[in-house]
Amino acid sequence: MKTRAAVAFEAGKPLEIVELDLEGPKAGEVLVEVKATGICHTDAFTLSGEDPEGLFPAVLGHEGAGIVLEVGEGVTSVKPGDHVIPLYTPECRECEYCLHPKTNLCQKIRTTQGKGLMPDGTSRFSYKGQPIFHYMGTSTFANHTVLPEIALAKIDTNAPFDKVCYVGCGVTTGVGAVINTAKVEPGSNCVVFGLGGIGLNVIQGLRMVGANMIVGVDLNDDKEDWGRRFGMTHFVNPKKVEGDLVAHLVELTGGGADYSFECIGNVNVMRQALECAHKGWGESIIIGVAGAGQEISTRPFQLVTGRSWRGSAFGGARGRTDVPKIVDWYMNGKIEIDPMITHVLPLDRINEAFDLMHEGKSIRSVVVY
Ligand code: NAD
Ligand code: AHE
Ligand code: ZN
Ligand code: ZN
Repeated sequence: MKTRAAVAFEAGKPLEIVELDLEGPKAGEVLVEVKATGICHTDAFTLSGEDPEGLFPAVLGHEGAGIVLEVGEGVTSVKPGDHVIPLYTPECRECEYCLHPKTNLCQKIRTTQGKGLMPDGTSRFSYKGQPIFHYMGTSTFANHTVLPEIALAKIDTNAPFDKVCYVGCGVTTGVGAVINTAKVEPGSNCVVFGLGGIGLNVIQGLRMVGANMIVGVDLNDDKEDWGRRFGMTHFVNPKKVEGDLVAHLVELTGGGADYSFECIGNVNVMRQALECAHKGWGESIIIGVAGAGQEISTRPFQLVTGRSWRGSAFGGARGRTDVPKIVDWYMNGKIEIDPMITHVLPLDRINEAFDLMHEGKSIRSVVVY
């Protein structure tokens, strides 16, 4: 079949809207009509050429929601008409990782996914006879996409696509990092670095679990109102701090953060996030994704004296199990999504969504098909 897609033909260049050829689902695969997709900073990161796994030409996009159109042989967990969210972290429920209680990083298809291919080692997308790579196993910047069955969460059919697509990455990543990765206790003092599409969801996760102080740190003063809107109690703009930012945060939190979260992808900020964690027990969670060649550093003494450095992918969520529950939380009013979706655009204006993100003018832009 044919489908319209925004294709990343080259790193650093705008996406191009073209009509692609899409092969139907093979055994264990599912054809999905994507109804809406968010644009996450990770899409911009890969498009920039900084992602060591970045491949071109590719159909990017990993924050979608849509409807199952057709299933391949042997597919049993979804059927045509089901509403689904594509999962860049699948959940096969049988690999060594799925069976381990301490991780959500299903590895069943990770190797081919990282090569921009379906599990059989081929692509379903092509343009003028040449294959186009998949991205993160999801490729939601196409109106239709093919995914393995294990990479689909079945959700409430009443949930609006243009809102719950955000659960496909940002909401789950932020809220999940609080609940699943850090397991933040009520009354904790927390610091969140970067109040974008991820950081604000960390903040609403912290509000939900009953954190005490929720300190937001961002270079952009416009983010103060955004943070407070979702439960932030204190705002710090590093540009306005006299002296050392870490010392300021340690003093503000009365000795350091019980939990800190880096939601930017800046290795220098990752160090600040670790070092503002409380001596003896503070934990710092890295969420931000840093480019090829970037490394983190600190004095080992920071860890010797009881701080822990951790990371979180997709909020530690097991997608097929947890994503439908998070959609239900949204439907029941337990978490907010609507105000964070600041811009809604048609596919042919998708490049504007990247501009808005880089200019700090959007929280989340969503493309509706
Ligand atoms: P975003 O662009 O919406 O937000 C980034 C925020 O950081 C902005 O508000 C910006 O003003 C602020 N910022 C930039 N530099 C700063 C600095 N030095 N100090 C303080 N604030 C600063 O991005 P996003 O969509 O929220 O994504 C954030 C990061 O999380 C990206 O690196 C993205 O790739 C990553 N991410 C990781 C996962 C995961 O599973 N680990 C999932 C989604 C996104
Ligand atoms: N390809 C990059 C790593 C990118 C990365 O860390 N991705 C996160 C999700 S970001 C979503 O917005 C993730 O899930 N990581 C686990 C995994 O297996 O990729 C690189 O540096 O190579
Ligand atoms: Zn993302
Ligand atoms: Zn698995």
